[in-house]
Amino acid sequence: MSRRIILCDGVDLARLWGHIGAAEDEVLTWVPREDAPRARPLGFRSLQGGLTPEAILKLNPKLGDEFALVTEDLPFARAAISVISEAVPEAPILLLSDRVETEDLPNHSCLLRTGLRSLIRDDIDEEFAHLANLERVVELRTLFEPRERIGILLQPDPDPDGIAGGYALRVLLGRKRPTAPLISFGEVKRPENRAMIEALGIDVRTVTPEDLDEFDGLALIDVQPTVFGENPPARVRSVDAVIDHHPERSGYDTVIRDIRTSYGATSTILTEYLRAAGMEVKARLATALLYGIKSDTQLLGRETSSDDMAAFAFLHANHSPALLRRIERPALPTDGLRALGRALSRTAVEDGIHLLVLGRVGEDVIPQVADLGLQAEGAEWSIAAGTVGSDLVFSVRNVGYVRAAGDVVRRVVEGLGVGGGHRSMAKGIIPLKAFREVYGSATRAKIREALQNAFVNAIHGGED
Ligand SMILES: [Mn+2]
Repeated sequence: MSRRIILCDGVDLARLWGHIGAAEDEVLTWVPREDAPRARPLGFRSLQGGLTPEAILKLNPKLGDEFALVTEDLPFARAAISVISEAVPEAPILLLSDRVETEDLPNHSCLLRTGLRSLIRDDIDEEFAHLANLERVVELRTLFEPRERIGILLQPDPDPDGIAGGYALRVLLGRKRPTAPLISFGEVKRPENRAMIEALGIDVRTVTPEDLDEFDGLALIDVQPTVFGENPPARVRSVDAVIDHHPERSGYDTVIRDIRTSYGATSTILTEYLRAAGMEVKARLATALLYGIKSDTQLLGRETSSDDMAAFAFLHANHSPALLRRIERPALPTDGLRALGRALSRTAVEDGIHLLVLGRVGEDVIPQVADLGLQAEGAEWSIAAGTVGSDLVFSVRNVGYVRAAGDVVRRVVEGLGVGGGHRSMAKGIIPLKAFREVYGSATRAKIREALQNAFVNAIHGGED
């Protein structure tokens, strides 16, 4: 069995090690310092004859044994590494020190440095952060406990982060839908967000400012009152709780305010509440929060903090992959698949652009086809276009290291319609009437030709 040979520099560090509690397979040794030569720490043997290769060999080190050096003294660390290397070439060494830096040490093929007291300090700070979250949970529960009906207000056209955060708050407060509904001044519109509430069975009620009178408690999640216009309804200017990660605004009152602008998602704050409260996070809730973080940070890309990463890792262990797949890959209707089949029969990747023209389809189909189209060999850009009502709607995806999709779409629709988006995904809408006025007709062949040219120009043309 392999052992850990712990080598402590002086009596204080040896005692510190002893207080933390040595593991069973650890051989505890120490090198006395001149200032306290006789104080033998309990459970430790002193390195006989001092720091020499012979003293190390007396410990009978075997292949597979690991060494730990516990010291804050550079000369000691250097000497110890040399002596161990001489006695047992290439022995793995862990250096525990807050003061000794790796670059000052002799070369060694298997050396790792980490903190000493700072390791414990970091753990303590983390526990205090959990405690701060627990305090917040206690405040929230105390405040809302006596209220009969709590409105959990999200932004208009709620997004996954807001929906998941609101749902988590309801669970945290031990409420059900009738006494703590998720509410919004606008309905959930985007197809991917609808897919989320349908897959998770979460209900978001659309309300008017007057409807708020039925609630004797109001919590705002992922939003602040001033978002509801320059002169927000009186009822939302004085609320009970605001939990958000957007830049802090003024002009309203709230009893509890938890705004963490360094976080990528409000779902991260709620995840920390649930963890601090020691609550079991079931698969449905974990999946909602995971998707909330994922969509607000664009899969832990921009504006992601280490707190978001930690929450994501925690939720990932508890989420349901099947449920997440249903949110991210909503069911394709049969007529959508047929339209895709016809479009694929004429598929081609030209100038790195893969354009699929679908004809008349349900709007949800278009972004899904755009996702799929990016898998074509040689495609840096994927565009799926279809006719929805009296509009030509198209979704755009790219591989990420090319021009920003949002900028490209804005150029394509300039003077014709509306569009925009992010680095790697975007959407554009051109009324068919406007399209016909410019291109003469809106046949599938015409749409294909016009979009292909417009995208080539927008992608490869000059900078603005
Ligand atoms: Mn958010």
